[in-house]
Amino acid sequence: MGVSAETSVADAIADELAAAGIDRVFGLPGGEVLHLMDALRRRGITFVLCRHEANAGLMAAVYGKLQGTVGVVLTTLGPGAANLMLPLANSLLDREPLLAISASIPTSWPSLHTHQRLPLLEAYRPVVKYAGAMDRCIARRAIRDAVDACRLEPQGPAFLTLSAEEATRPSAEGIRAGSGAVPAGIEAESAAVAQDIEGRLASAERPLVLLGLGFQTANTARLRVWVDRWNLPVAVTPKAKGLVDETKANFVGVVGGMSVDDLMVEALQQADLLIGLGFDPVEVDKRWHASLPICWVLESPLATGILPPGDVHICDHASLLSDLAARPAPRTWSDPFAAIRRQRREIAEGSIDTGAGNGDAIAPTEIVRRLSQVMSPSTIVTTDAGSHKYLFGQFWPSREPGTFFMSNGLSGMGYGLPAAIGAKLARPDAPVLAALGDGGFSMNSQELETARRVGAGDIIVVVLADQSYSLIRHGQRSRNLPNYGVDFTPIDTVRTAEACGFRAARARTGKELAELVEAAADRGEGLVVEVPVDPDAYRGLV
Ligand SMILES: Cc1ncc(C[n+]2csc(CCOP(=O)(O)OP(=O)(O)O)c2C)c(N)n1
Repeated sequence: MGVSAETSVADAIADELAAAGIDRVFGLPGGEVLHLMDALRRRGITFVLCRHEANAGLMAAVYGKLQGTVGVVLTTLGPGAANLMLPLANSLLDREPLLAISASIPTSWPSLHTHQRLPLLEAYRPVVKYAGAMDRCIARRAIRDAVDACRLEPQGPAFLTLSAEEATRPSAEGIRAGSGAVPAGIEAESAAVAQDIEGRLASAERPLVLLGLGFQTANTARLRVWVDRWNLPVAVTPKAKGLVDETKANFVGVVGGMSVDDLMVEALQQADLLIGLGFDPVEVDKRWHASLPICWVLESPLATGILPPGDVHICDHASLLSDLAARPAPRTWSDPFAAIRRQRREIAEGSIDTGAGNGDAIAPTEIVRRLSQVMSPSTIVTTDAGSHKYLFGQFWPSREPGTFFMSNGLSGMGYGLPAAIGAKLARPDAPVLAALGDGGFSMNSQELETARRVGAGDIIVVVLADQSYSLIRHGQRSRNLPNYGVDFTPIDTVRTAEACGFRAARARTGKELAELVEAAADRGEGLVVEVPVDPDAYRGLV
């Protein structure tokens, strides 16, 4: 390997990113990253200009996940870099592959130069899997190592810095060799695990397969063959939505803090065997996973790098599932969770009164029902944090993997809109629907302008407007505290969206909502729809 004296560090970084399959970098620039941006441009990597670095990071992570690569966000030093905490933390706890690159103060500058100087590496090291400063001796390798760290399960974030001074220096590193493939996961005797699972199922009367964030979508087909052949009941965590077809009879529900969680916990408690395939409690806000008898079947550690204590198998899911599917079912089960499934369905259909009062607003469950009736099953749905996330997380009938995105390990507000933009860029042909609260929407609605400008202007955004941080309002009520500091006055969603160049409307009925959204989806047009919701209508659902 020879040293390429002609190549600048910025060009070397651009080469490495391109070799890792990166074709877009999201961000918001400062003067210190202009050379790197230019190197990316010359290397054919598009810079997606955003309105806030946090949003850029969230977009990038979803884009990278759907592309099967790594999302990359680029920021300036100081304030721009400081805005990265949210997407890095989200990427860690939601297991999304995100490489953040920020500018930094050159090491040659005097220590008295304190303007915009922050201990960035020290600040971010605790929340990333890999952190380091790039220079002419270590930029290529840092990118390779960071990309590998992001992609290795559990996927997550990396953070690298580069000073403007180093960016323009000649690289002192050799040219890359090799493919940079993802390091192989932990191999194990899947046959022995299959044998064990078969034996446990033979004596279980109410088994439940519990799918989580650590289950790889590449194994979906094998999984479906196994659970269908053996007729096994399945529950998923919110970020595992779509691994099984949620409209099918063996689907029990979404566990891990969504709507009707008490009912879901009841199902978990009724089960006499829980098979946690890729199950990661990073999504669970309660503690049942610590006491219920879960047989953990994992391919990698949990989001924070630890293994659960106790009954754990680490094995290759692909060979395990092929093995299981080739065996005959050790016994039959006749719908052990029928009563739970019925109750969940009746709440979704609105035939069980959840005790909510409503006025003129549209019932939350009707919103989900109407939208799911008019949107195609291939629609990618994103949500923000809040009551509406609980609702969509539980009741949106996902059919395919990679079609539902929410922040659930971190549960950060402001995720839904950037995630929708990232998803649209990665899957231009798929309809994309963002379901947001009016609180979350007001955190970054300006990214609607970004969406139009960068080629994601055909997303459909539904804003559930209740003039309240309603999830917190419910928390206040359930603690018998007075209503205080959780409600706000409306910002006109329609005018906000129109100001960003989007077509927008207000739906007064469920039927009107369905008609508006269906027409936009049919024409492949973008739309923002405000839907009135009574914050108290979520009672019984959150
Ligand atoms: C960045 C961030 N700040 C605060 C919270 C706490 N929080 C969780 S849900 C929520 C309310 C969200 O309100 P809105 O977006 O209107 O949705 P709704 O609950 O009304 O459906 C808040 C404040 C959070 N999760 N993330």
